[in-house]
Amino acid sequence: MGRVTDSPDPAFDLAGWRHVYSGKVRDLYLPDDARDTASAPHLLVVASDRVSAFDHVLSPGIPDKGVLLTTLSLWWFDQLAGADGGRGIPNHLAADHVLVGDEAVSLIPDAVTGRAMIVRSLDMQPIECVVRGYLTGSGWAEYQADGTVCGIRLPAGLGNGDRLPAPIFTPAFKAPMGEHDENISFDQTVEIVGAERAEELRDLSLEIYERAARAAEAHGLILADTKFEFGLDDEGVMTLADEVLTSDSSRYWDAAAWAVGTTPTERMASFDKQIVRDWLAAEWDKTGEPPALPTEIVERTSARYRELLERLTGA
Ligand code: PZK
Repeated sequence: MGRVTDSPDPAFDLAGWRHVYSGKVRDLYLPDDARDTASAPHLLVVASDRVSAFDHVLSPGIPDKGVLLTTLSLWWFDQLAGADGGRGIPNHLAADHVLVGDEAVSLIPDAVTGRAMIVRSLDMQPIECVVRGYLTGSGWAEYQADGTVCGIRLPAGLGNGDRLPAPIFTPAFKAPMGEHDENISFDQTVEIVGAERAEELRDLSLEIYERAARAAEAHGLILADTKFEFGLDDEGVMTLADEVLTSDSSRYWDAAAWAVGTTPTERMASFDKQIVRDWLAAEWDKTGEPPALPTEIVERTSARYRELLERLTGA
């Protein structure tokens, strides 16, 4: 077993793996002998400590962020795989160790222990499957302008942070690298992936959201919204991929603060990078390079990520 280390350089030399792509906060590696993502049987997804806001990667990173978010993803994959009255949700995790005699030997390089997952290579669907149980963010912006979210008409008179009458599926089209994802209607989703796949993505997304929101509620947390990605495995099974239900892909709020809060800020006490966003919005005019995050902001964010993990998992 390796030790957890600081965020590695994306080009970090991981024996047996070749770095192929870096997103804002994660890095993707292929087995040395694989030609491309599609033909590789497995991929290595490494979560760094990088944090992004307003389309910029900020410095410094958030200590342990990659480990905390990977731990949370693995915990959720496990919760969702167990049948909860219904069927388990298939996910992309692959075996990350082999047995040598009676000893389990990790296939994950020591340098990225705790922050990496070995996943099956899927045929990814080009849709970000967003589910919202509460109104905020880009949903709140569209609602204020049009009274709709992704074309879905909502009751009049809702405020920022309000609970929706029922959770809604609000897909986005995955833009090519570097471009912004675009909110789309369900009909547009049908045009992109076909009716059967679109319905499958919607029904799976709503089912996972509802199960996760119920589990979060039992720990005093509101799962305001979240984003899933799916892909087809080699048997054509729609499979949950990416990271799941982390602070980077979801908004979690403290249920007690939401219940008594009278302003949006009080109600939406966040377990995500909202602390970073709020500081940056106050300190930066969004031109040029963003300023370095002060130690206090970095530490508050790190503590909040850790608190989310502890409250959910009891770890
Ligand atoms: C896949 N990404 C996102 C971006 C990263 C990861 N199971 C899978 N099969 C095929 N492709 C992907 C996955 C997953 N998960 C995920 N891109 C491709 C991404 C940047 C860095 F590490």
